[in-house]
Amino acid sequence: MESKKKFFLECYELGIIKFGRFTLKSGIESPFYVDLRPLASDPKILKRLANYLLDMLPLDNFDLICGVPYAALPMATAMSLESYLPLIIKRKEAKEHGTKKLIEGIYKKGQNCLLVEDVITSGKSLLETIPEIEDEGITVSDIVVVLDREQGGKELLEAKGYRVHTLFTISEVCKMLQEEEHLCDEDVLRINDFLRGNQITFKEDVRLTYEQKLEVAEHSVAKKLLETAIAKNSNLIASADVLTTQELLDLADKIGPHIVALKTHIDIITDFDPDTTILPLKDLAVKHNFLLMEDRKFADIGYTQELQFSYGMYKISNWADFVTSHVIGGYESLDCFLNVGVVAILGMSSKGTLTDRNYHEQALKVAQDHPNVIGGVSQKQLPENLLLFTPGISLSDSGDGKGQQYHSPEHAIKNLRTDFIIVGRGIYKSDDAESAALQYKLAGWNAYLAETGKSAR
Ligand code: BMP
Repeated sequence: MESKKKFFLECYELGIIKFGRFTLKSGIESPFYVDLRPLASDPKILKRLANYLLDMLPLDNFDLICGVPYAALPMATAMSLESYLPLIIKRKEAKEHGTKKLIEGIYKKGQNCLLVEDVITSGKSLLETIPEIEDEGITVSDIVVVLDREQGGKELLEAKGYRVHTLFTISEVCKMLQEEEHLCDEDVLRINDFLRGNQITFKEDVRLTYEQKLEVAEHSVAKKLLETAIAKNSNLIASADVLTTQELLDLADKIGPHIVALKTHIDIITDFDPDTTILPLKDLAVKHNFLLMEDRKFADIGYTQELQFSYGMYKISNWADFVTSHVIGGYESLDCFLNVGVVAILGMSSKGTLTDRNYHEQALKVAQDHPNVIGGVSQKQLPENLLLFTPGISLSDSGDGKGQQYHSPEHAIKNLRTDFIIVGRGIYKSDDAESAALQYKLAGWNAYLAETGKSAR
């Protein structure tokens, strides 16, 4: 395959980047100007561009593709033709007559749409476009961008939980042009100066450390989790989605030293028995100092949840330190979880989830108000008073072919400001679960240290 550099230089020949002094729409003077529209006038280049962009993506996760008008429209069309992903068209303004639709084409609620953008600067235009698509019941999880001007837009969108894939960055482009003597050292310095001075400043508030969170935490389980994180230098929760007691206990013993909590789906254990499953599990939790998180995802009226929590064969209230619960039953449905922490399901990691922006906002209100809630499961940044738990984490995969969508530990910690990463198959399916757990622990903890300005120990 041709090199990316060779491809870029051919694109450059079409006049897509100009250097000099340009006044941007915002009034700022920029030493370079990017306009990718000429790419659409060269069909061979457009087709190759489409394939470069498609190669970066987990295509299984998308049902639709849409370009942000206008420059990305031909790009999205070319990608649709190359991948057979159905195209939808987003209007700039709604039609004044007829259907008044903003989105044209054939789509269904719940479908996941890949968004294509030519250039990302502040990310503001994408932030305006995405809700217009989401308001139609379509989800947007990934955005693919041809050129990142590196002024903070990518980070802004990633903080909102979108995966942003970029083909080129402006620094990479400058380096290639400098090597080919299209740019002199002085030009590059001027561009770097400009980029340093023109970052959008959305991220000025710094991430709190676990120690700072501990100072303000009110719930005893939140405190215990934070203390454990500090004591073990770990923000890793392992999901033990195994089917037998033996596998569960073996796994817990092996990875126990590296985790803050072990997340169970206790109802998938085929040979469950309170004496042989739960008692030894509790001993291991004490031995290795981790908490037990039962991922029951309650979703009923308060009365029924109370029964499900304390009765039946699993008697979750007897052993779990904290549980997950939907908040679909409303505020009072969470009252029954006395003496445990509740992690509210605000947003799910799977493709086509119904936990869209509106749901997330409403669910968050309930979670923030309820004293039993210590945090939320979400793929988006949460307010500081809630701990954020993020599943859908993998160092190697982007999906599982069954709708799961993965982020890297770094992405979750840096961009979503996750407090605890949740890893399942990445650990228990690995040949060596212990070293996999250590690898995830280090990835999560080092990303946290980097974000809080602490150095790795
Ligand atoms: P894995 O890393 O193997 O994909 O496992 C993820 C775990 O997190 C599973 O136990 C799943 O039930 C849970 N989970 C998730 O994947 N997405 C969510 O939005 C909420 C979850 O609890």
